[in-house]
Amino acid sequence: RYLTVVLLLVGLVSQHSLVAEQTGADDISNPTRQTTLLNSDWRFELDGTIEGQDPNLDDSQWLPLRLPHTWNTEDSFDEDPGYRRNASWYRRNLVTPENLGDEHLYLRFEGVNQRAEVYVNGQLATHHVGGYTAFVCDITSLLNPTPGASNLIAVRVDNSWDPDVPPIAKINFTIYGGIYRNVHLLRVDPVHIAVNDFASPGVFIDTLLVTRKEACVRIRGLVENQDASSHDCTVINTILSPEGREVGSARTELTIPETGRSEFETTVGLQETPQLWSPDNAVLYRVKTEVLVEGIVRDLVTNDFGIRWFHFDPEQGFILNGEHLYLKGTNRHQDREGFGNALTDEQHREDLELIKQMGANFLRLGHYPQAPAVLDSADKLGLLLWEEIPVLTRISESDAFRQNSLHMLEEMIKQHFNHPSIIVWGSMNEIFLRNGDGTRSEPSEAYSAKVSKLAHDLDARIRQLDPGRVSTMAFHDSRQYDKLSMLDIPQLVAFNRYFGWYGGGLSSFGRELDRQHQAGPERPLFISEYGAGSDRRLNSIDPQRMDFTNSYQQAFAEGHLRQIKERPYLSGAAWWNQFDFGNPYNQDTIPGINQKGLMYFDRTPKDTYYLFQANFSDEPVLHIASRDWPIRIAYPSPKSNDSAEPPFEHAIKVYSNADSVELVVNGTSVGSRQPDDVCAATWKVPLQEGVNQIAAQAKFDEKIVSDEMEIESRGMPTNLAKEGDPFDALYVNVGSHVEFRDHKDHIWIPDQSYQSGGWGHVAGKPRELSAEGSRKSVDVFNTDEDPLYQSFLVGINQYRFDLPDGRYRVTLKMNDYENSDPATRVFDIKVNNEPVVENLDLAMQADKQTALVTEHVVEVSEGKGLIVDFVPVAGEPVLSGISVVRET
Ligand code: GCB
Repeated sequence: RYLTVVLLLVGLVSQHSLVAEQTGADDISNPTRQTTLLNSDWRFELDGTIEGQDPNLDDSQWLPLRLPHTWNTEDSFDEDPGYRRNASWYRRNLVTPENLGDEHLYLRFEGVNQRAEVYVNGQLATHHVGGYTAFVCDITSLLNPTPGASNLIAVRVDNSWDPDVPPIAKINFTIYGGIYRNVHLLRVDPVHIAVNDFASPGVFIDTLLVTRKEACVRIRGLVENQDASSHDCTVINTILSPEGREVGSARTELTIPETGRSEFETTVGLQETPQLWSPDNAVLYRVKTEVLVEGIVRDLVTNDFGIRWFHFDPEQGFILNGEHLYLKGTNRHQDREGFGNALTDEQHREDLELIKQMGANFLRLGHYPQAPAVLDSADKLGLLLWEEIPVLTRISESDAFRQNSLHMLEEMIKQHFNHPSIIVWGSMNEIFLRNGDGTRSEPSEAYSAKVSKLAHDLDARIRQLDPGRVSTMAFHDSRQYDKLSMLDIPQLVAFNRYFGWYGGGLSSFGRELDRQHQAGPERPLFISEYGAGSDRRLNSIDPQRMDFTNSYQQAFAEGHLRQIKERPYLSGAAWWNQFDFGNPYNQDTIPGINQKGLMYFDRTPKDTYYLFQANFSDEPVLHIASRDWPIRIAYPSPKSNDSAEPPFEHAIKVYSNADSVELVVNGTSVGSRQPDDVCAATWKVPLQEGVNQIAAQAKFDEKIVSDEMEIESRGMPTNLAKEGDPFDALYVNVGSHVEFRDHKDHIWIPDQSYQSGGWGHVAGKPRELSAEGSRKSVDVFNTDEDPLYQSFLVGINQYRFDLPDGRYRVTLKMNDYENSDPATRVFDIKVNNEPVVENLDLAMQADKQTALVTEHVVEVSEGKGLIVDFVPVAGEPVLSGISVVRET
């Protein structure tokens, strides 16, 4: 038999469309089963309405591509509302191997979002719903049996919204369509470990007993016989230590009926003191499972596992291997700038490494099962995982929705059962955020009862499928949970909390946790989400809730870390989210992106990443937390009407886990500080106008660690006309308290009302305050300066600059996203009494959500300064930004 297989391999390599792209070590030692990556040589057609499965259809004009692939990398972020949720086709040829004999070929899809129909030579091989779990189909009988024959694999993929397929919430994240994970071809003997038992590995390993001294490993599995006659077979399970030593084995005899399956179960006592798996010591054991018939190996698979035990305690938190371990956590969505959800295994691994390097030991895979590469990396890096199914925000009341949810749950648990990294299975997230119809109205009793019933059923299924792990749900602040006693359903109660962001004050976070702890002292608690968004272009010396400044994200994160640390009963907390991620529903300062990441969508770290690293990691961390605020504006004291004179005072913050940090500004030490309880140290330091060299230094044992950056300080002109105060330019973010840095590094400074000798607006008030402060989360078209346009002054009469004489260019930036009715807001603009724009009707001229820019060059003379008048014709004038630049 081995000889035959070697020949087979040679045969395979000569077939072009079936060249093994990736052959793991397992395959070399495992001639009975071959796994070939089928990512190359696909062709793609966007139009899903055609009969793409038809072998006679000419696909020579289709787009050639390599998987992973999604068709939504761009459209979810462009200015057209929505993104393509529809069907498309993928096709590929597959050559019938030589000497296939009685072996079987299976296709394995790691993830297709979100409905897939797989055809082979025009015949339906399988269909699958759910975009986040793997599926497998046997294609042997549909192939042309002639060796060397070409077979057509066609896959229709559909990501359109389907009320029966979770997730049905449209508001949380982008549902990118495509075959966005790997595809494999499996070739197996007719007698093999089952490959299509919920696309699981077919072998399930857990530990029935673990102490520091001994471990008892349970190995269960399913063997499939696709022969027409029954077989007596022997299953040999061998446990290999992390070093590859044999440390236990068991033989099981099985009779498998023709075209049937048989289960086996065995327990093996480990013949060594167990090496326990933990975040600090992520050691993996391996089970080698061989299936023999008449002494000949017919299948061989290996599965890694880890030996550890854990529980959650309502008072003491999380206990791993008998020791308390605080869960330092974060969340991850799987998409990335420029790639959508179609990441390579390497990119998945990079993400997990970034999380590990931050010092986290816990990761919630919010909100769906993730790629095998993610799970494997977590096992190897030592990251504890929460994995969940995408039942979030609301449910459908249909039976199909319920069945699909239960099916996905079973797929997830069976597929990922052997990963030691997983400790909790999640079944629902904020399920009462919306009603069944997507609105926020009060849910009917019938709907609530359905939700509660599904919650019970999912939770029961978790406990039944995997009693060795813990069930959980992420709750939010809805009264429904208490009303329906839903907090009593899961074994771990987790909350998503956004105090100080969507509402409430920062300190409500801890108070509310304490209240929950008292209300249910028997429930272990976890924070599954807390987070605030930021934008590298926005900063403020007076940061406020939902202003998307880095300064606020930092303050929010520091405030939460502090409150979390003060509560030892809490098992841990996970920041939402490690990475900015795609969500067309978020129209914040970067449209289509949820900006709560500790890293940008392209994985550049924000300053806040280092706050977490300093708090979480045992490695030396020292970071000047101003990478996203490299240009500082020097504000004079509010009472002074004079220009601020250099040197200006600025707050410079360092995140470090050192005992003491020294800050050096332009070569001079400004002193050493002890970082506070959340590893932040702040100095008020004088900066010279222009570029300043900032350095921080700390000693870790005997090792000196340093960080350096340049910070530019710019004076803010106040008394513009003052002699000897040369005026160059001024950019104002009208109606806002926030500094906005544009592409050219101009800082659009916060607005102020006019004072004689200086500058500012006359009359007008910021647009009505909403949950987001004076700005509103809205996509402003024709610009990427969205935050500048999102806040504006309403009812402005004048903008004045008491400039010295000279020639200036005045730029006005406007839009009126709130008003689309023509003729209700019309105004004229005059610059130094000259009409420059007449009857400006923003609703008419620029469509309400479109940025409108006007520019005017003006000669200022006779010391009269610059006055821009906004003269109402109908309604109240508005203004978002104004700049005045001296013309040379
Ligand atoms: C939540 C949701 C998550 C959102 C997040 C947010 O509670 O579970 O899907 O992305 O809030 O950023 O609002």
